[in-house]
Amino acid sequence: VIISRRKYQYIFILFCIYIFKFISTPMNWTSAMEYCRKHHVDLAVVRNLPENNQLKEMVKDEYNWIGLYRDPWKWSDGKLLSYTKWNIGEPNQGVNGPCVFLHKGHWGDYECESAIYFVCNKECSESESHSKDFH
Ligand SMILES: [Ca+2]
Repeated sequence: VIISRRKYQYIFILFCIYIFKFISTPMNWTSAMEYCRKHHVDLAVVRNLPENNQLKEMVKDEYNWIGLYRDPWKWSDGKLLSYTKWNIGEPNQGVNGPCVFLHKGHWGDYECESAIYFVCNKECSESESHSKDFH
């Protein structure tokens, strides 16, 4: 039993590269990105449906910046899109709305100067990995 538990712990840490950190201080998109880069890793990158659902649970009904912007569309860490969850009618702002928020699990583009909450990617610490699975 101990061996399999240790094995599981090892596997979890291997896959837990980043977790999400909700920041309830409204900022514009660029300031939010700078905040995330200074204190954590970067604005949140959403790579698949489970991660999108995790974000949806974390932020409740708030509007939150994520790391996506249009240049063309890519993540603030330079990654290209492999997954999207646009709301119906989005993206729709043309040149005025190149930054992306998540609201109730769906994405929309919006003016980057708007100050709203945001979500960072944060590195998993060992204690967080443990508390998530063993407590
Ligand atoms: Ca929009």
